[in-house]
Amino acid sequence: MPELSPTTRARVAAALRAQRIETASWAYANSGTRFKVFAQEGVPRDPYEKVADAAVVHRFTGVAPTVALHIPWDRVNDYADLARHAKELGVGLGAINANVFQDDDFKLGSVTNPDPGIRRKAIDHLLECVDVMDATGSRDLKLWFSDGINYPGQDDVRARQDRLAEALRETYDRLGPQQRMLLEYKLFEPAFYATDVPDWGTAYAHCLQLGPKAQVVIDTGHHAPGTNIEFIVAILLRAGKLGGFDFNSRFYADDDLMVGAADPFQLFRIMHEIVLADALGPASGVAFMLDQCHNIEPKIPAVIRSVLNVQEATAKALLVDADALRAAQDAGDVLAANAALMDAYHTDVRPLLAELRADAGLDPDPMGAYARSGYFEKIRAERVGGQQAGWGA
Ligand code: RM4
Ligand code: MN
Repeated sequence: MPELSPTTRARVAAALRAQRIETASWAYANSGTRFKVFAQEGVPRDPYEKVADAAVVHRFTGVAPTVALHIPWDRVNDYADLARHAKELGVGLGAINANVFQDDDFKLGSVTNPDPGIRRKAIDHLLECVDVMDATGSRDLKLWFSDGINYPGQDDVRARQDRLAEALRETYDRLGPQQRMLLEYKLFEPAFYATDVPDWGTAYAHCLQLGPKAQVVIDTGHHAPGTNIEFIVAILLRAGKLGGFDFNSRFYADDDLMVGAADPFQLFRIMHEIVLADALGPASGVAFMLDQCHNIEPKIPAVIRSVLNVQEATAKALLVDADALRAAQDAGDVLAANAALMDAYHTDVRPLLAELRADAGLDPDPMGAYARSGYFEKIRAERVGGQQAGWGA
């Protein structure tokens, strides 16, 4: 890595120190494909154990201080108690993810279902999630709907949008002054012919109508192959409507693989847009979350690796020489402008990140430190009996 000037180093270090990455409770639980869930040893049996695993990721990375919950997967009797447990372990509870996609009643849709009784049930779940947020102190309600239709003519596309708007409005109006609604979109699956929130444009239109507390969330796995995701990032940042990310990697569809594994260059380009807009810090309101499932790899190290991948992409984006880039752009110097990005992308930032960790009192090598910590051996021995958590595909 080329020698950084003291000012550049200080700027990059400050930005990386301020970065926050939220992990997902379901990443620690058993998961799988439509075909098979491969159970792993030491997997949490309840939300308390999931939070404990998230705390371990934070302990070794120093930048993952919150964990998102999914309701009902993480339903507990006393959410304030779960929040206390998290705090004792040095982390907090993050976004609350609603789940209206695993109930027989939702076969034809949840909030867009033609049956008003089923729509009521779906909206009541969203409102229950806001109650949970009140108890946990969470800021964000994250909504992803599996709603859609499989066959032309199956239902009225515009009527479904009206029903969606009504449900979002009722939920939005229930939010407290500090709470937000993050609306996620997904191209297809499980609905195949027409999904009710398939793209950022649809999500944006609903959020715009709802008001400032409604923001779009970009799940990086929810696009068609070849989609320029960083363009969507730029457009939403410009509109003040980027609420956050669900980071993961995809090769084909919603693969939910580790972020930065399939296409680290794409992650760099996304983080470049974030850095350009000065949207890295918590004040920007952009939540950097992981939404991943670790089906065949050990879960906690996979989450640590994912956090490191986001950090590395961020560090590279911070190293882009913004003045040189702007000068090249203004001069119409295509090759120099492109080189300003590529020079930063090709920099090995791992030594810098290791140094910053050491400065912060962390082990410079979080993967190695976790492996040496004995935590896995401990949970493997302790977590026997009971029901392992999972989403039961
Ligand atoms: C969905 C969506 C949501 C996530 C669930 C598990 O595809 O990405 O964000 O909560 O999966
Ligand atoms: Mn997601």
